[in-house]
Amino acid sequence: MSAAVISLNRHLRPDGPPATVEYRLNAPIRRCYNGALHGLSNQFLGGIFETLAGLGRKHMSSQKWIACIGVFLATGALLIAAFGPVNRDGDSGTDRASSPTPENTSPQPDASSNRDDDRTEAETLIVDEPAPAPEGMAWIPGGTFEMGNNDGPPDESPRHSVSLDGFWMDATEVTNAQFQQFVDATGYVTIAETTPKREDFIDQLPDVSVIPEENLVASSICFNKEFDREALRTDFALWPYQVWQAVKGASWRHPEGPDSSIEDRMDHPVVHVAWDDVMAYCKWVGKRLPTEAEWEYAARGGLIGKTYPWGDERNPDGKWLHNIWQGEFPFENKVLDGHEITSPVGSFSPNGYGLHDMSGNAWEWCLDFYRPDYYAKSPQRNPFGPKDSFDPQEPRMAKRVQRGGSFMCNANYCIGYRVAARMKGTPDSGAFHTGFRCVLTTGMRDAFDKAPARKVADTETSSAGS
Ligand SMILES: [Ca+2]
Ligand SMILES: [Ca+2]
Repeated sequence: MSAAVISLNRHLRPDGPPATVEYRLNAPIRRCYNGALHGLSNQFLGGIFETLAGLGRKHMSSQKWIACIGVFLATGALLIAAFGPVNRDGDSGTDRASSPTPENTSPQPDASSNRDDDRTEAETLIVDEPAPAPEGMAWIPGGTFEMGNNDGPPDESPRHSVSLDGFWMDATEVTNAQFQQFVDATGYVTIAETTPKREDFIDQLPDVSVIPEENLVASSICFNKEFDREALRTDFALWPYQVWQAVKGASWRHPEGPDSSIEDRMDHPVVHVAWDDVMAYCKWVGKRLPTEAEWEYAARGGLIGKTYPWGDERNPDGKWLHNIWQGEFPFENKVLDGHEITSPVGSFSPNGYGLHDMSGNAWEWCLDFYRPDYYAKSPQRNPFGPKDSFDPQEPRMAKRVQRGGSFMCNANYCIGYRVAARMKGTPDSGAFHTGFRCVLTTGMRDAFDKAPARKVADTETSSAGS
């Protein structure tokens, strides 16, 4: 883990308030609005200091300038993490030279250890369901589909043919109730609940001694609904960073901070879970994260070449079929879909495979490393993701894929709720709108039956029967 928290100015405004807010510097970094991240990434290692120096010298003291650099980097990470791949200027840097995968993450799980039924090209695809689906899962029949989208952001292309063996997938995002069972059984503590150490940030800051001790606290990313509307500046590319903040004490148990609770949200998707956290859950429950190909294939629900899990029209007959943001972000969420934050899983109709919330509600982690150029190299059969990560927008950080958009996705800024839309985040970063769901392949079924979670279930069953 190498989460970074640093206390810096809340705003980029030269006359902004004093340092009060903590940001995880390595929260998921995403391609963002009009290539904002592209610009950020280009500057990240090279020109950013120069750029900010110009801004800073005009308006502020050296101390404030240093703080401003930090907040620029940090908030850039956060905001881009929250908004989908809307790279309207069409340059993702896909062709840029690669760099070695940073070492701040686990290696890509081996396909053979995660897909016991890894099958050769010569074998027939598994189409028919070989056994009854485990509770809460839906069978996704194997088949061939066109993955990606040639008309969207560059990392969604080229559209390419992918064949997958059938698998089971959780019909909903993993809920707070399910994650609670895992935590109760194992005592697992999520990254958001863990106090970061100064040395966690060595890869990200030239001098970790600048991090105030009081800011090395457990925290996670939330939307700041109380952002200063009068002071909000929208005349620079990264303006939305002003409405995000890391909140001390925010975690899956307290989605909006210490004063919030999941007591009445046990059927909502668990959020504030990092990739490393959800991998631990998967191991316990005997499943795994979907590959990006499995996720997109499942999200399409058997439809061909459609934008959403139900078709091409976002609001057929004026209805909202997913939990996203309506209205102009960040000023007004009209909540026309009935949900301002997460919604109970399954609140909206399932797609053709019986899967709910494959668009909206919470972002969902996938197994794969992120590379914008992977689609040009992907194997045709059961692709398991690239062997390493490269995000030209933040080359020093390994990223894992996220899919599906969230309740924060909106038409004026984020279109992450499309089935082809790609997102990515560092494996140690959670947020209040990021969750996951699991899959199970036919080859994993024996291991699933012996997984630790089954022992808990057996104990509960025998207790109930005695
Ligand atoms: Ca909503
Ligand atoms: Ca979702």
